[in-house]
Amino acid sequence: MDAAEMCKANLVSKSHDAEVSWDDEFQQLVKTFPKVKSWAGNNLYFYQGFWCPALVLKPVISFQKHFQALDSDVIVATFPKCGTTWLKALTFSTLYRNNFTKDENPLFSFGPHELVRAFEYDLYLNNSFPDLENASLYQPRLLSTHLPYASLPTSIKDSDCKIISICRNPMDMFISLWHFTEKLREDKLESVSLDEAFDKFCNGIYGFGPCFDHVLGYWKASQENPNKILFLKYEALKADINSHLKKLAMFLGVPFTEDEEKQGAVEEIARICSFDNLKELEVNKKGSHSSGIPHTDFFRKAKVGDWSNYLTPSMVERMEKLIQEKLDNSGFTF
Ligand code: PAP
Repeated sequence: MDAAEMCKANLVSKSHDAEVSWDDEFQQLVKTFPKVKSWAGNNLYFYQGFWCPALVLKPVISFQKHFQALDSDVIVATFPKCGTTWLKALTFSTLYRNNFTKDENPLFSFGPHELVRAFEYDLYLNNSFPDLENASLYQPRLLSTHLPYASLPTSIKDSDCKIISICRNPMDMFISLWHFTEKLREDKLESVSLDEAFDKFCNGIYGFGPCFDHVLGYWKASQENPNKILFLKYEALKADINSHLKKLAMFLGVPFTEDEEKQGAVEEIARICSFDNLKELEVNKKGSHSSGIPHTDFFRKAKVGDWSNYLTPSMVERMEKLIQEKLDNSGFTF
């Protein structure tokens, strides 16, 4: 087994190990939650209206119980496979740009997921009281989560901290998730067909699903409080990254100066954070995330509309109906 295969095997066994390590009190609590197997082979627990991966159930609850947000905190809150890696790189490079020269951006040496650590997958994974003072390379703290808005710790919602969220066409999100989980599957597990996975996806059964509640939660919150929550769309960033970077900088309270704009600072950040650049960096070609996932698995194609290469017309029809039904009267469109 090579190193990458060991990482993959680790992921499913880590999930199992997490469940085995739960104490009696936690086991009793968890017994009350509906449980299913995801198409990747790990257990999901239905908690507060979403399917929480077993690996992070306890960390999620610790995060909710203990985290105290600071007004200065910045939180990247995304649904998986909607552009988390990209948004982490963009936010890091924009927020902290005065801490390093453009040739010394820490993204050249560390993966976006190492620089913007996740509450449930990194900080609270093995520790109910992690060292949050040193959780971020620079100040203000920049951290991340996949939790839905409704499940965020109260202090995040009540403080003046800032949240940036991103959504993506659910069909591309599904295809991205499908490829990602296929890579993580242990060889000994039987492969799940695209049809079967799609059916589970339509029923909201995947980590942090259903995606519609997640997206609508952050979108509605951003409508109510636009100074606190910036809501972005993957496709819109793809279409015009420069104007979105300016918007992001403005939202973070660090707008690009005229001088910076003249010197091409916006274009430079866009270039450094681009898929083509990040994917080719040595740091992203080797090593793995603390959850056991190889860095390289976070970079695939980054195309808008890749779903058309995989979904049949009847799948598309089913998804379109579902989108219509879920977004009905919300005012939101993908
Ligand atoms: P995560 O939520 O599990 O961290 P996330 O980064 O949201 O994953 O999703 C990975 C997707 O973003 C991949 O899409 P694909 O499967 O359709 O290719 C990945 O290729 C894409 N991605 C990663 N980095 C970038 C980037 N810099 N720019 C645009 N897309 C990116």
